[in-house]
Amino acid sequence: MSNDFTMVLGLGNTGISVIRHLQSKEGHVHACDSRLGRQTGQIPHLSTVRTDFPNVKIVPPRRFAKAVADFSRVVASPGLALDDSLLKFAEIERVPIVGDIDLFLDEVDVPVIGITGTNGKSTTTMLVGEMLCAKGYQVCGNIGLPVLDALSSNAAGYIVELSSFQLERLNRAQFDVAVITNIAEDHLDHHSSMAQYIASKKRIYEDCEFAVYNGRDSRTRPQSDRPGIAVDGDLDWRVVEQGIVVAGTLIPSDRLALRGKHNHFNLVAASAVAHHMGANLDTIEHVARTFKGLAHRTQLIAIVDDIEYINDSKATNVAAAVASIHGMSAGGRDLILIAGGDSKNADFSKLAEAIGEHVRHVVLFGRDASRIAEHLHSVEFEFANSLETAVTRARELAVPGTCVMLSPACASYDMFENFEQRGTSFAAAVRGLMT
Ligand code: UMA
Ligand code: ADP
Repeated sequence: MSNDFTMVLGLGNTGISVIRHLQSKEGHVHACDSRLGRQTGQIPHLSTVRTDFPNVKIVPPRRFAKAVADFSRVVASPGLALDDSLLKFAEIERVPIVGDIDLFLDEVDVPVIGITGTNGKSTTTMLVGEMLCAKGYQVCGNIGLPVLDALSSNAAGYIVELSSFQLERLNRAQFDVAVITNIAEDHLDHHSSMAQYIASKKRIYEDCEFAVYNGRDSRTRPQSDRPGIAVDGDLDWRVVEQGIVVAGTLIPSDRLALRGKHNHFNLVAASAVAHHMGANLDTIEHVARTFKGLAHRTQLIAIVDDIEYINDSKATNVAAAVASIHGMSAGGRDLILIAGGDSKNADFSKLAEAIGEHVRHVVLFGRDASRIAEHLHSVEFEFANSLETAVTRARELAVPGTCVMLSPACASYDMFENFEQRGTSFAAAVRGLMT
């Protein structure tokens, strides 16, 4: 075998997009997935590769070690652990390991905006997308559209949501604008330490021309004094009691469709990026007035008997749930919280603090419900054996004016396929209350 083969490792959404991309450019592609053999049925795109790309040779993991020296490079999927044994074999043989973002950056010669952060990535990315839509920009990346699939749109520029997994894999960051919304504890089951997680996130600034970061979160600050904007640090770009300040102009709260201070932060960050890329203030104000947010992120599902039901299923970590609790309890509003799931070994003390200050009653469900309960002292709580029961119980406890919010502070994988399915189940249970 000659060593001009690319090995695509992982057959999820990224892997299949890499195969599609490489097949149209070069013929020599091999593929492997660590689940082959033991969990073959769980590999999302194995059958598509077999039927649509018969030239791609599928290499079983047990043959990987022997074959690896013949590969010119390995394109690794973001979900693979850094110490994945197959990747280790590639490292030992000094075969270069790249990610899909590297391949993407090699292809594009239009502006690329990179957006990361523990929370608020998708909302900020979509907001920038709306603000730069008329300029022909395309949203892609971790938000759901693999970057290499987005290339076919021939956009005038790309707005790429980046996870820490994608950033740690990146060999050379080169974004025109790089954004970190915030950094808090998350994914510590994947990254070896908090320091490593922060270092992965900060790679986004490496070669960037303009940085947008969080003036209240020193961990998001770029290493060198790059041109940029510190949101909530710069007087012209911040969230204030009366609304948001964008390029020195106040947009009052009653003209903002998004609710919660965390979302207003996202709005200012997005405006700073869009403004830098040439969007005018009218466009920014229009988006601020009309963009109601993404599904599963502090999303209003229904108001039943004057009780509001909010789906914040995407709050898969403590910091996200804390931000939403602060946002939704503004003005001393009565709040009942539904939380729990797969804790990812998180520390729940900050969640307990926010609950202690703003929540009247907590209904806990899911695998790690009791881990959260251990931290709750000055608040009433109870356990429910399903999300549906939790909703019914919250309804019984609510009074007119109450906000019932699912903001789990945990991943969903213990009971659901993903956070979307969990949010959809919540919405169905709420609708069940109306019948
Ligand atoms: N896996 C294996 N063996 C393999 C390859 C993958 O077991 O050989 C497992 C991984 O450990 C992981 C799962 O498969 O549990 C999925 O990983 P993947 O890298 O195959 O995922 P993709 O389908 O390629 O989707 C990825 C992002 N997912 C992850 O990083 C886990 C998607 O973000 C993203 O939309 C897509 O690339 C396109 O860029 C989703 C996500 O959950 C929304 N991201 C995490 C988050 O936002 O918190 C990081
Ligand atoms: P991500 O893509 O980083 O997961 P999203 O925009 O999808 O971010 O929001 C996910 C959750 O994070 C929301 O449901 C909310 O609970 C919380 N959140 C959103 N924006 C912020 C922010 N700026 N700061 C803290 N938490 C936030």
